[in-house]
Amino acid sequence: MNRITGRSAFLALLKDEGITHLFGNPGTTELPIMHALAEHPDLTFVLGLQEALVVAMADGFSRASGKLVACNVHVAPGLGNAMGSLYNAKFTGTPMILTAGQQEQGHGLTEPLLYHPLVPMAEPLVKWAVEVTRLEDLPRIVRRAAKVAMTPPTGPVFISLPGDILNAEAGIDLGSSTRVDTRTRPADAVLDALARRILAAERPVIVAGDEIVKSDALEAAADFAAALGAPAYQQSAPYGAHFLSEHVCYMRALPRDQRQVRDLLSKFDLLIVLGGDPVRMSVWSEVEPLPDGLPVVHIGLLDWDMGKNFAAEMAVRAEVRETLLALTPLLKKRGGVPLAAKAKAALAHLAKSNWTAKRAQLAERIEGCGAASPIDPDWLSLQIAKALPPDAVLVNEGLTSARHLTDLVPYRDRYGYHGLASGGIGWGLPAAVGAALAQAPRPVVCVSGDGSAMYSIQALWTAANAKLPITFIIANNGGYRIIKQRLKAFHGSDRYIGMDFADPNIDFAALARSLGVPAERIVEPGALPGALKQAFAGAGPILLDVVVDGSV
Ligand SMILES: Cc1ncc(C[n+]2csc(CCOP(=O)(O)OP(=O)(O)O)c2C)c(N)n1
Ligand SMILES: [Mg+2]
Repeated sequence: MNRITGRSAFLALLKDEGITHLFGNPGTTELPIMHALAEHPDLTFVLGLQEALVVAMADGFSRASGKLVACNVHVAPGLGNAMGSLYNAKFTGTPMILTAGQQEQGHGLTEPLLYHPLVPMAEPLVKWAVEVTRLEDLPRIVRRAAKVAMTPPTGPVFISLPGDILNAEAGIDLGSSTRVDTRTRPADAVLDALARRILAAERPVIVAGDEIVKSDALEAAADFAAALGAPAYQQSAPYGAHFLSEHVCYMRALPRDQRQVRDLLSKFDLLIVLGGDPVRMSVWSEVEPLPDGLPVVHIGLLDWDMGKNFAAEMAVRAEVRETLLALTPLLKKRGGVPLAAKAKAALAHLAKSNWTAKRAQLAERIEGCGAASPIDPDWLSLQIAKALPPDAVLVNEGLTSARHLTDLVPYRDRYGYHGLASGGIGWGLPAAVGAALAQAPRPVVCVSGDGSAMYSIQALWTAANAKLPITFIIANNGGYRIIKQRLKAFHGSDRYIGMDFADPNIDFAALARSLGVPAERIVEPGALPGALKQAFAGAGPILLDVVVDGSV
């Protein structure tokens, strides 16, 4: 058997598991890996200038490709820096192998600088956390980590890599990869029961969740909705392209306001959840988002979400796409002519108030705000929607300024849209870097709030270094507008202490240039359409610092 070092075996194992990019930020404990990279030129190292960015870049790569990703951070402080991004990755079930170098076994016991046990740090946010204690175990651990990360519920895993393991050499068998095929459909009897239950409803409503993206079910979900003539709403955490926006059945994302959701859903007599948590909320309310007694049918692989907060009359653990491919023909067969006629009438009705109809009304209303100065943020969204290249991947952490962005830009493909999911900001800029690497040569447009951008502005350097086709658009309102809005709404106070950063003003264009990204500040509305057009036509990264209205 060929002898191999732990460090080289580790990289060889990652590559064999499908990894093409290693996102990282190195320190002394990662030197073995950095050393071995020279022997693996087919693995691209992507340098992030802080660990929170490293993990967010990897997260963006996976979200824009569905692939397993790998990232490496620097011992305890680096893992600590990465925790917010790891939380985001956990939230979206991103299949990720996160590793960190660790002090040599035994040396750690003497408590050197940078040392802290890593497994207990990572453990709360990952599916599996482990430290390698023998070189012979490395293949088994990496293989298992990849399998665990990729098996639904997908999610991050963590491996601690002590220096002595990485630098040891042995004759070890690298083994081979395992993937669990979860393209399951329900048993015939369950499909039959599903069809009967759904056909018994007079007014069913669909809530489309993230498993539609994960299982590649956009077309299948659209066909299912059309067969029923049922409106489809996106789950209340609308962070992906969870339904085809321009499909006649698509309405919009459910709001994250308990009372509004309750009112909206009270018109229906059956809630059909397609993979996801339909009504994940943000702030507390005394109102429950689901109307009392609304029956729920939930289909998906993530049984944790089923009946999690509201009982499901039917909870079926099966893949969304496979289930719908079997269920829709069954519904059509059982429903026959009456169902087809009912669906036809319902679709005609939906067309009057669906996403497409609302988009036209909204665009017309926002068009009228074009003269406003400072630039109206809704108008900024409209201009982006108008100028966006059709194949662009949109990454959205625009918060209040982007409130209408996905009411104006349609979801057209499963990897074309990625929004902030968990609420942990600072994800957008680095995620755009990862998305651009994953989807090359598709152009990426990243819309970010100014506050959010300042959590991870160093991502611009990586975009410049890798010459990525990203247009960063900073909605610059000089503060944390959403926090101000909430202080006013929930506390009745307009004393916004600690929510402005207009003094001194942050010069995003200068900041971008200093990190190697050409940039322009846009103040006048008249300059915006041309600047967007030019930016979207360009090849490299560019940043537009757009001064927008931040009034509360
Ligand atoms: C990691 C993290 N820190 C702090 C917050 C709290 N927070 C939520 S939104 C926000 C302000 C965002 O400001 P900006 O990106 O400028 O968007 P705006 O509200 O101005 O539209 C803050 C500080 C958070 N959600 N996540
Ligand atoms: Mg702001």
